[in-house]
Amino acid sequence: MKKYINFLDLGAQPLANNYLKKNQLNKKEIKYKLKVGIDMDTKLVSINKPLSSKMMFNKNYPYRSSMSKTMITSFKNLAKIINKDYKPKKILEIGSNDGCFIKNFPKGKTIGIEPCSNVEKITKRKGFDTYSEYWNIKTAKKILKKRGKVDLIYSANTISHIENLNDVFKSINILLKDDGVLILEDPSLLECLKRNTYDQFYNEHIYVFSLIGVENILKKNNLEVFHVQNLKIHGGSNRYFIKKKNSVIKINKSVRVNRNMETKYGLNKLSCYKSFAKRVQNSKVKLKYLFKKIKSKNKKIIGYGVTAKSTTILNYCKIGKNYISYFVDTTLDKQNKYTPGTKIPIYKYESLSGKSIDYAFLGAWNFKDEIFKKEKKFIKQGGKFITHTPIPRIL
Ligand code: JHZ
Repeated sequence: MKKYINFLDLGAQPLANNYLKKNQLNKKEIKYKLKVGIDMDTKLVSINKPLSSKMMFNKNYPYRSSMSKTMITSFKNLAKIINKDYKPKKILEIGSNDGCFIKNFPKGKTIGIEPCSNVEKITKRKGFDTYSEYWNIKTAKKILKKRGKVDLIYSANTISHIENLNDVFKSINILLKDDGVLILEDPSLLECLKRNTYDQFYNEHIYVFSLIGVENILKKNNLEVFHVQNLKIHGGSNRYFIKKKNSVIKINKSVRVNRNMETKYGLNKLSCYKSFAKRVQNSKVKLKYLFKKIKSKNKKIIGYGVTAKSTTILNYCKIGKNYISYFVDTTLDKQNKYTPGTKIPIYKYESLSGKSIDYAFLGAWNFKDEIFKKEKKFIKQGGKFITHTPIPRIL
């Protein structure tokens, strides 16, 4: 019998990426109870009541992978590794967003699957073969008919957004050649717990994966991990290299090392998650205290990079316009809108230096290095950043 146990309650949360237009401000926003739990059989950690994909991923999707140099560079470097190590003739990407990854390959070699048609169009316009479809068996069969089997499937920050993982891997098995390679990249549960980045949980992120959980689900689908890379991206992600069980690719020792690391930390035990939940509750109290203290000195705080993750933080900690005057963000589709739930205005990004801003809350804390480089002047002028990870503090 399936044994799912809740360990963290993140309160009532709006759709994480549903930035509000001015004329929506007075309308009642629907909120969903966001709780996080673990399936004690598979050790998969997930939110308890996933919403339908159509509600979250549709023609109004605002997120663009190409908005950060870090992502562009990471995808470019991975493309080099793929070409060198696997020399694929045909590559499929699940969740191709604005083409940030597949644009590193010749057009005829790639296939992009992206359900959010507004974003999918961007890649299509550049001449890439893309399909505005959800990833499932029907889509896999459609691609098989049109393009045949593929040598390599890549998916970053997408599989964790799909509820039915067995369906995901069955669909992958339909399209992947027997000696093909599947590469998945998603935030690491171990890093999330270590850094107290509870904001990795929001309605789009149905799962935050551990290697242990991934291996359990792959086992049922005749697939296995043969290499794990720990990445800095998105505050600590894992890149899983996966093969079909009967493929001859050797298993790298990184798999054992990562499995041991996760077991040692306690990712297979409920007690580990219960203490994480306690740290999250403390983090909320401390962050709120920090904001209150700064505001009591009449300082101006803005938000830097409005993220799906920051929706969780702001709504969980009840931080609104009384603390953060506005957010700045480089994404066109987020600008001149308002943050979900907390209704803080979002403006076009302009350099912070020379403005009467004392503090900037790092919504995009995962791009801290990139942002700090960009805001050297602001920092030099005495400007400070606020973060919640690993503990609420001023940087
Ligand atoms: P970022 C999204 O999450 C949604 P979010 C999704 N569910 C997911 O899994 C991840 O992406 C991968 C802005 N920014 O990447 C751009 C600046 O303004 O942390 C973005 O709006 N200036 C698919 O929303 C935001 O910050 C900058 O200098 O949590 C970052 O969003 C930089 C570097 C970024 O993803």
